[in-house]
Amino acid sequence: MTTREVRSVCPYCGVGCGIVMSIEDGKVSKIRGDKQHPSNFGRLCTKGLTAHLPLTAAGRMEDAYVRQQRSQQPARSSMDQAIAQAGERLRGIIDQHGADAVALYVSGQMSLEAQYLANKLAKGFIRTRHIESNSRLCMASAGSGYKLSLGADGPPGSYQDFERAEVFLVIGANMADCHPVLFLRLLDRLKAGARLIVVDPRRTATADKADLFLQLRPGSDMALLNGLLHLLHQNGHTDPAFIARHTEGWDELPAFLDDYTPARVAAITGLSEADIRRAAEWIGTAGEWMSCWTMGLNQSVHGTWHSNALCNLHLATGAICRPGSGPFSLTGQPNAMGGREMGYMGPGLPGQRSALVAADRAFVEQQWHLQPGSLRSEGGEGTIALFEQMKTGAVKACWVICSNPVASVANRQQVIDGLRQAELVITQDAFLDTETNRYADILLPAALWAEGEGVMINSERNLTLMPQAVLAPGQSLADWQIIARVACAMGYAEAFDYPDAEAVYDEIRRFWNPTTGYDLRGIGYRQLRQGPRQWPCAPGREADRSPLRYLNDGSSQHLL
Ligand SMILES: Nc1nc2c(c(=O)[nH]1)N[C@H]1C(S)=C(S)[C@@H](COP(=O)(O)OP(=O)(O)OC[C@H]3O[C@@H](n4cnc5c(=O)[nH]c(N)nc54)[C@H](O)[C@@H]3O)O[C@H]1N2
Ligand SMILES: Nc1nc2c(c(=O)[nH]1)N[C@H]1C(S)=C(S)[C@@H](COP(=O)(O)OP(=O)(O)OC[C@H]3O[C@@H](n4cnc5c(=O)[nH]c(N)nc54)[C@H](O)[C@@H]3O)O[C@H]1N2
Ligand code: SF4
Ligand SMILES: [Mo]
Repeated sequence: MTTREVRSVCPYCGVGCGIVMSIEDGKVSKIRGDKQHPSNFGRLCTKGLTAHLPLTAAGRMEDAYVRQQRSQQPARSSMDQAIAQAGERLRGIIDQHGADAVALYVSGQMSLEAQYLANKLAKGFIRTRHIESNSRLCMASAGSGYKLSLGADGPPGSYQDFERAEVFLVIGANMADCHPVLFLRLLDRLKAGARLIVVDPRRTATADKADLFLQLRPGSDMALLNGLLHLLHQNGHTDPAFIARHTEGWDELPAFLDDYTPARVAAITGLSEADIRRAAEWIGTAGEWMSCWTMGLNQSVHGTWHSNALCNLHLATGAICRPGSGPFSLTGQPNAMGGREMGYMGPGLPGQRSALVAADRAFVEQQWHLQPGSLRSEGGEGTIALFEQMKTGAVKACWVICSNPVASVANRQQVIDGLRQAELVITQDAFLDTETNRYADILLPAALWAEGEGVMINSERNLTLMPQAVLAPGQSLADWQIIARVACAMGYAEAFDYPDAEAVYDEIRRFWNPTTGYDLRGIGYRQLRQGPRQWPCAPGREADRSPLRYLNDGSSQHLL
């Protein structure tokens, strides 16, 4: 029996570890870490090592299913018929009720190509306000926080910073369990003498490794972060030259921070004053320091402000855009970074653009060959509001792709009520028996990660090609293909007729954004077949890494 090896990326978290699959007999028989991949240098956690098991697990959806009436059970159907039905019924609802009656709910687990096509279809062709993604539950606060603090989404630094930091502030993240391979990298650095501060209401496996564990009251992080800034300022540990050159609004801060004395912060957070002072001292005297955060800060009614307060600590100390320093948001999902770049939440448009900005709309209209003024200058109100609007009957059709909202969106009953109330629910999943599929009128079988081609972008802006390694079961197709085919069935064939994923990707490369520095122009499938590449990457750039985002020579980002 011959064994073939295919390099790819683990699809289970935003660390984005490189993997090498052994293919025997048309099946993935084994997975090992890719020693050359800059995310993991050969390491994998259990999820990566076993990522091939779901490919052949029982319960895959191999055929499409359609029901004509709610009282019936969906019946097995050919993929061609199901796609035709999906297109026809979506079109019917749009004709009768208008574009805003249709919603797409998509995923940070899909490939970049699928994310791009979903948004192109929703905003460019259907012209509904309603496209949302599960990243709203996960990364939206970090993305908005970056935009408000730094002007654009995406981390300023890279995983390489882990090898240079002297102090780590891990806040609202359980890296030991949820980003294990990156945590090993952090532990290596601790062995070399760096110090770890962990902020979490629970004593986690991550907290167990901390030099200083701040077990604060849930939801009191704002007070702690402002309290740390208060002390950094008071101790003379800020960087006035950096503040003067690169920030706005500092003059107002010290008076605001007066409210956050150690005594008051201790009272709010339940921490001891001594521990708060120690954390501020370590951060203030570190040559390089980085912070890592995830859901403990993001999943909050003031998650965006958390991200801002954390960025403020870096801006005030000038510890940003320097090897070993920076606010580093760890992405949960394997391609949430890609989805954010494609604009699949709220008013987003591809290439870190926004439908709220006239110049951005004009650029995208040109790329999509639309009449000027075609794109709408508004977005939806988010995931929770989407299901509310389904429940009230304003949104009449929902197409869920690569997500299981009945299980994962807050207020489950409202999600169920919304799906029941909708006239048409389309689900696109790799497995048949999910909580959400039970409410679907049309079920479309999706290929899993190793069964289709596409690009994934990890926490540090690194792109890895995920090639097709094995055949998809039954009639299932890659997500990007299903989206493109439904779009064609809706009458948009001129804009959705792609021969392969590479053609979709090449269109995405045209969305270079010289305002934010988002730049994939130098990264094609040709380069990605050699190995992963990190953006920003201007045409002709040889280096595969671009570890510091905002230090630029004017080639990816216009100089101010
Ligand atoms: N094994 C495994 N790994 C995963 C995933 C998975 O499903 N399984 N999912 C991936 C995804 S999508 C994501 S988003 C990430 C999630 O990764 P993490 O965000 O690291 O994990 P969580 O357990 O959601 O939350 C992190 C920590 O926040 C703490 N926390 C809760 N409230 C507060 C608070 O008010 N303040 C502070 N400071 N901390 C608080 C919790 O106690 C918890 O330890 O994991 C990714 N990795
Ligand atoms: N109670 C609670 N709720 C939470 C969270 C929590 O910690 N607690 N965490 C939140 C967070 S951070 C996140 S990211 C969300 C995640 O929530 P979901 O978006 O629901 O993510 P998954 O549970 O990973 O479900 C993904 C679905 O996609 C299917 N699937 C897998 N691969 C593919 C594929 O390639 N194509 C297609 N079409 N389908 C595929 C799977 O079968 C599954 O049904 O949950 C959020 N909700
Ligand atoms: S750390 Fe994340 S990307 Fe790496 S092997 Fe584990 S689940 Fe996969
Ligand atoms: Mo997540």
